[in-house]
Amino acid sequence: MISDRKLTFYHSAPSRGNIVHWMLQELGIEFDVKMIDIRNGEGQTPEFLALNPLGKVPTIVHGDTVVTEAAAICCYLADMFPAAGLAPAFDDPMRGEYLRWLFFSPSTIEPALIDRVRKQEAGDRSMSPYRDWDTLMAMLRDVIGNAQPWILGEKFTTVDVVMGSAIRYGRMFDILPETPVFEDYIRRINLRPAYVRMQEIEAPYVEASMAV
Ligand SMILES: N[C@@H](CCC(=O)N[C@@H](CS)C(=O)NCC(=O)O)C(=O)O
Repeated sequence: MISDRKLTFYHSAPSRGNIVHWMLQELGIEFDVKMIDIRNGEGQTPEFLALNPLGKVPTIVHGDTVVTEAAAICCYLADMFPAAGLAPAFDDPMRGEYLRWLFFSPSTIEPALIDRVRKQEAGDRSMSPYRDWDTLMAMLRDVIGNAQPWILGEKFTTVDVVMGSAIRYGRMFDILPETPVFEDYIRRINLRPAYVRMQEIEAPYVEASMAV
């Protein structure tokens, strides 16, 4: 049985691991956490590199299955634990839209945020994963502005965990522009008990990282 498989979450706080931590709290399932101090090279041990050759968190081991990449892990968990209702079923017409926005975050939004931080231009439109900054911003304002209250409609899904994390991160570091559209969506996320739980559990780690 799936629920009999042991689930180990390799995490570091603060980091993209919080996307998966939030997801786990939304699922309300049991898991073990192994904190990896990525700032002190703990991601570079032979044991951890055997799981993820990039030495990156988040990484999970579920039974004998290793999954890396925040969006892939969230997608995997939503499908493995369908009782939480965080993903449309395989035959649901919404499934396509769900996958579209779930992977929009790592493949399109994140490269744009990183280019912006590095003060790099999108460059050749056809080569850029996000076309250009202004077009992406208009699209994001539209998608988030139409969230009622969540990206796929009334139901909160994994898309809100993954894309919501990118929107939060983008605003937290002032990469994304300040607009009521993003602020209102973030306010809704902040009210989710699972999000609050994740923040409370991570607070001591975040504080310790700031003291360094
Ligand atoms: N593409 C990966 C990126 C993960 C990533 O870059 N994680 C960072 C923390 S936010 C990390 O583990 N850095 C440690 C290192 O590279 O040594 C994902 O989306 O999960």
